[in-house]
Amino acid sequence: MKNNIEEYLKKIDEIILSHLGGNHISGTIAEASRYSIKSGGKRFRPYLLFAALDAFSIPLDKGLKTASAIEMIHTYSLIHDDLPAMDDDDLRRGNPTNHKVFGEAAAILAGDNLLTESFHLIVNDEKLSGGTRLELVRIIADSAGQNGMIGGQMLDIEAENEEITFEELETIHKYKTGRLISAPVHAAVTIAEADAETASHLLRFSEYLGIIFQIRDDILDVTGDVKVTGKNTGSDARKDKVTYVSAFGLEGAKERMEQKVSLAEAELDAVKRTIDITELKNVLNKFAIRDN
Ligand code: GRG
Repeated sequence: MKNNIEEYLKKIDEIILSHLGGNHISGTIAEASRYSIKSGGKRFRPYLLFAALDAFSIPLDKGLKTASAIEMIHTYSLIHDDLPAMDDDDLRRGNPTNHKVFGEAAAILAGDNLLTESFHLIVNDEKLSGGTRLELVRIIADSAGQNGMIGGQMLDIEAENEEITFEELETIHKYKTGRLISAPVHAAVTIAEADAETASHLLRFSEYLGIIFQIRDDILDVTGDVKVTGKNTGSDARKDKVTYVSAFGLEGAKERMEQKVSLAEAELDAVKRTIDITELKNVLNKFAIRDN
């Protein structure tokens, strides 16, 4: 590793909290928006962006604002996902959900605020050229919007109480969860100005990672400890959701995860002569549930 990723992950919180703090017209919005950032979370998407930049030996400073913006969008999606109209959850990141603390209206607005303000960070990023900032805004809006996370979330809601095939479920995950996991890698290859071949291998890697992430989430919903995951377990079964575990059993889900890990590894191996994939392999190893 050429960069100290942990050190940069701490800076993500500083950047977001400082952007949301200060003298804004509503103290409540500042407080509610900052609450969910301060609640923690793994910062997986920023970590992924930094690991991908590290592969190209690009200074991580160049990805700080974009990684912060993606984390803000991710946090907004969790606040809205927990609302009574959506998943109606009362625990997230080990703390009461945003609407339990601030009420529904403020939680909706805090989510809207995190989404909207995220783009401020990117357009004002002086470490990047105007053209790169514009391209990053396009990539991230695309990942979060109607052909990305929002589209996937709507498909998910429409599938509730319906019989859906496993292929339909994978499509939902690909958009709802996967697009915001691909976004940091897409952003990093854009900042690094990667050649088309390297970029396409890394993007395919990130798509497999999105699926691995979802299988992991489904497994942890069954085997996880609330003290570790920070959210109530067993919620998929209670809501009668089709998951990798309900479709294939626990062992079957782990096998599927292993298959996707191998495919993701193959994409990294295809580019190992041109970039240093050490950190990206670490990402994979961290997220693959092997024998627990
Ligand atoms: C409501 C606009 C809107 C979108 C919802 C992604 C999503 C879309 C909702 C989250 C639902 C969910 C639990 C999906 C499973 C995978 C996932 C995204 C888990 C949470 O991400 P982590 O594990 O969370 O990175 P932390 O708290 O660590 O940041």
